[in-house]
Amino acid sequence: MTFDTNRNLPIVGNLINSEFVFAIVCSRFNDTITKRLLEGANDALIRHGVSTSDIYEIWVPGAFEIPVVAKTLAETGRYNAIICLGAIIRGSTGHYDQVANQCASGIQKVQIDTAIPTIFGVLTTDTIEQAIERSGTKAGNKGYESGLSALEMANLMKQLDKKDF
Ligand code: INI
Repeated sequence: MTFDTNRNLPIVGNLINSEFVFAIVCSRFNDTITKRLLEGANDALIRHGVSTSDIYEIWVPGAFEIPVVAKTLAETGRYNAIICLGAIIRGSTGHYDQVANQCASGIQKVQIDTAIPTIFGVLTTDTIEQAIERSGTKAGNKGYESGLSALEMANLMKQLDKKDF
Protein backbone atom coordinates (compact mmCIF):
# COMPACT_ATOMS: atom_id res chain seq x y z
CA MET A 1 0.00 0.00 0.00
CA THR A 2 1.38 3.43 -0.91
CA PHE A 3 1.67 6.10 1.76
CA ASP A 4 -0.28 9.20 0.77
CA THR A 5 1.44 12.32 2.09
CA ASN A 6 -1.58 14.37 1.08
CA ARG A 7 -3.92 12.24 3.12
CA ASN A 8 -5.15 15.10 5.30
CA LEU A 9 -5.81 17.50 2.46
CA PRO A 10 -9.44 17.96 1.59
CA ILE A 11 -10.46 16.33 -1.67
CA VAL A 12 -12.53 18.74 -3.72
CA GLY A 13 -13.75 18.53 -7.29
CA ASN A 14 -12.64 21.57 -9.28
CA LEU A 15 -14.43 23.11 -12.25
CA ILE A 16 -11.91 22.29 -14.95
CA ASN A 17 -12.84 20.23 -17.97
CA SER A 18 -10.74 17.14 -18.64
CA GLU A 19 -12.11 15.52 -21.80
CA PHE A 20 -15.31 14.77 -19.91
CA VAL A 21 -18.46 13.67 -21.68
CA PHE A 22 -21.88 14.69 -20.38
CA ALA A 23 -25.44 13.66 -21.08
CA ILE A 24 -28.39 15.94 -20.43
CA VAL A 25 -31.82 14.35 -20.02
CA CYS A 26 -34.44 17.04 -20.48
CA SER A 27 -38.18 16.75 -19.93
CA ARG A 28 -40.58 18.17 -22.54
CA PHE A 29 -43.38 18.79 -20.01
CA ASN A 30 -43.36 22.54 -19.22
CA ASP A 31 -40.78 23.04 -21.94
CA THR A 32 -41.00 26.83 -21.79
CA ILE A 33 -39.14 26.34 -18.51
CA THR A 34 -37.02 23.28 -19.31
CA LYS A 35 -35.60 24.86 -22.49
CA ARG A 36 -34.22 27.65 -20.28
CA LEU A 37 -32.75 25.10 -17.88
CA LEU A 38 -31.12 23.36 -20.83
CA GLU A 39 -29.63 26.65 -22.03
CA GLY A 40 -28.25 27.22 -18.53
CA ALA A 41 -26.69 23.75 -18.28
CA ASN A 42 -25.07 24.06 -21.73
CA ASP A 43 -23.83 27.55 -20.89
CA ALA A 44 -22.15 26.33 -17.68
CA LEU A 45 -20.42 23.42 -19.43
CA ILE A 46 -19.32 25.29 -22.55
CA ARG A 47 -17.99 28.29 -20.59
CA HIS A 48 -15.86 25.86 -18.58
CA GLY A 49 -14.27 24.40 -21.69
CA VAL A 50 -16.53 21.47 -22.54
CA SER A 51 -16.92 20.97 -26.28
CA THR A 52 -20.47 20.89 -27.68
CA SER A 53 -19.59 17.56 -29.29
CA ASP A 54 -19.11 16.12 -25.78
CA ILE A 55 -22.60 17.09 -24.63
CA TYR A 56 -25.41 14.67 -25.57
CA GLU A 57 -29.00 15.89 -25.26
CA ILE A 58 -31.89 13.46 -24.80
CA TRP A 59 -35.55 14.50 -24.44
CA VAL A 60 -38.22 12.59 -22.50
CA PRO A 61 -41.99 13.27 -22.26
CA GLY A 62 -42.10 14.20 -18.57
CA ALA A 63 -40.06 14.19 -15.37
CA PHE A 64 -41.42 10.76 -14.46
CA GLU A 65 -39.54 9.27 -17.45
CA ILE A 66 -36.18 10.83 -16.55
CA PRO A 67 -34.82 8.05 -14.26
CA VAL A 68 -35.15 5.15 -16.72
CA VAL A 69 -33.35 7.08 -19.44
CA ALA A 70 -30.69 8.34 -17.00
CA LYS A 71 -30.11 4.74 -15.89
CA THR A 72 -29.80 3.49 -19.47
CA LEU A 73 -27.26 6.21 -20.21
CA ALA A 74 -25.33 5.70 -16.96
CA GLU A 75 -25.00 1.97 -17.61
CA THR A 76 -23.26 2.57 -20.94
CA GLY A 77 -20.26 3.92 -19.00
CA ARG A 78 -19.78 6.59 -21.68
CA TYR A 79 -20.66 9.62 -19.55
CA ASN A 80 -18.80 11.25 -16.66
CA ALA A 81 -22.03 12.77 -15.39
CA ILE A 82 -25.67 12.93 -16.35
CA ILE A 83 -27.69 16.09 -15.85
CA CYS A 84 -31.44 15.64 -15.35
CA LEU A 85 -33.62 18.65 -16.12
CA GLY A 86 -37.35 19.02 -15.58
CA ALA A 87 -40.05 21.29 -14.21
CA ILE A 88 -42.73 19.84 -11.97
CA ILE A 89 -45.34 22.43 -11.10
CA ARG A 90 -48.04 21.78 -8.51
CA GLY A 91 -51.59 21.46 -9.86
CA SER A 92 -54.86 20.88 -8.06
CA THR A 93 -54.42 17.09 -7.77
CA GLY A 94 -51.97 14.77 -6.01
CA HIS A 95 -50.20 14.07 -9.31
CA TYR A 96 -47.44 16.56 -8.49
CA ASP A 97 -46.35 14.69 -5.36
CA GLN A 98 -46.22 11.34 -7.16
CA VAL A 99 -44.21 12.69 -10.08
CA ALA A 100 -41.86 14.76 -7.88
CA ASN A 101 -41.15 11.97 -5.38
CA GLN A 102 -40.65 9.24 -7.98
CA CYS A 103 -38.46 11.47 -10.12
CA ALA A 104 -36.21 12.51 -7.21
CA SER A 105 -35.84 9.05 -5.72
CA GLY A 106 -35.39 7.49 -9.17
CA ILE A 107 -32.56 9.87 -10.02
CA GLN A 108 -30.86 9.27 -6.67
CA LYS A 109 -31.16 5.51 -7.18
CA VAL A 110 -29.49 5.77 -10.58
CA GLN A 111 -26.44 7.51 -9.19
CA ILE A 112 -26.14 5.21 -6.17
CA ASP A 113 -26.57 2.06 -8.27
CA THR A 114 -24.22 3.10 -11.06
CA ALA A 115 -21.74 5.45 -9.29
CA ILE A 116 -22.17 7.88 -12.19
CA PRO A 117 -23.00 11.38 -10.89
CA THR A 118 -26.62 12.02 -11.82
CA ILE A 119 -27.53 15.61 -11.15
CA PHE A 120 -30.99 16.62 -9.94
CA GLY A 121 -31.79 19.73 -11.97
CA VAL A 122 -35.52 19.29 -11.66
CA LEU A 123 -37.56 22.23 -10.41
CA THR A 124 -40.39 21.35 -8.03
CA THR A 125 -42.45 24.46 -7.47
CA ASP A 126 -45.90 25.49 -6.31
CA THR A 127 -46.38 28.01 -9.12
CA ILE A 128 -45.27 28.73 -12.66
CA GLU A 129 -43.90 32.07 -11.42
CA GLN A 130 -41.52 30.26 -9.05
CA ALA A 131 -40.36 28.07 -11.94
CA ILE A 132 -39.75 31.13 -14.14
CA GLU A 133 -37.74 32.76 -11.34
CA ARG A 134 -35.47 29.68 -11.13
CA SER A 135 -34.92 29.22 -14.85
CA GLY A 136 -32.95 32.32 -15.73
CA THR A 137 -34.63 35.26 -14.03
CA LYS A 138 -34.42 36.64 -10.51
CA ALA A 139 -33.53 33.44 -8.65
CA GLY A 140 -30.83 32.33 -11.10
CA ASN A 141 -30.88 29.30 -13.34
CA LYS A 142 -31.06 25.83 -11.81
CA GLY A 143 -29.84 24.40 -15.13
CA TYR A 144 -26.63 26.44 -14.91
CA GLU A 145 -26.09 25.27 -11.31
CA SER A 146 -26.66 21.70 -12.46
CA GLY A 147 -24.01 22.08 -15.16
CA LEU A 148 -21.50 23.24 -12.54
CA SER A 149 -22.44 20.38 -10.21
CA ALA A 150 -21.90 17.91 -13.05
CA LEU A 151 -18.44 19.31 -13.77
CA GLU A 152 -17.49 19.32 -10.08
CA MET A 153 -18.68 15.73 -9.61
CA ALA A 154 -16.91 14.53 -12.77
CA ASN A 155 -13.67 16.00 -11.39
CA LEU A 156 -14.27 14.60 -7.92
CA MET A 157 -14.96 11.07 -9.17
CA LYS A 158 -11.79 11.22 -11.26
CA GLN A 159 -9.78 12.13 -8.16
CA LEU A 160 -11.41 9.43 -6.06
CA ASP A 161 -10.65 6.93 -8.80
CA LYS A 162 -6.93 7.68 -8.59
CA LYS A 163 -6.73 7.70 -4.79
CA ASP A 164 -5.44 4.79 -2.79
CA PHE A 165 -7.73 4.82 0.22
N1 INI B 1 -44.39 16.00 -15.77
C1 INI B 1 -43.53 17.01 -15.55
O1 INI B 1 -42.38 16.96 -15.99
N2 INI B 1 -43.94 18.11 -14.86
C2 INI B 1 -45.20 18.21 -14.34
O2 INI B 1 -45.52 19.26 -13.74
C3 INI B 1 -46.09 17.14 -14.56
N3 INI B 1 -47.44 17.23 -14.03
O3 INI B 1 -47.73 18.13 -13.25
O4 INI B 1 -48.29 16.41 -14.36
C4 INI B 1 -45.66 16.02 -15.29
N4 INI B 1 -46.49 14.98 -15.55
C5 INI B 1 -46.21 14.00 -16.57
C6 INI B 1 -45.35 12.86 -16.06
O5 INI B 1 -44.02 13.29 -15.85
C7 INI B 1 -45.31 11.72 -17.08
O6 INI B 1 -44.75 12.17 -18.28
C8 INI B 1 -46.68 11.13 -17.38
O7 INI B 1 -47.37 10.80 -16.19
C9 INI B 1 -46.52 9.83 -18.23
O8 INI B 1 -45.81 8.83 -17.52
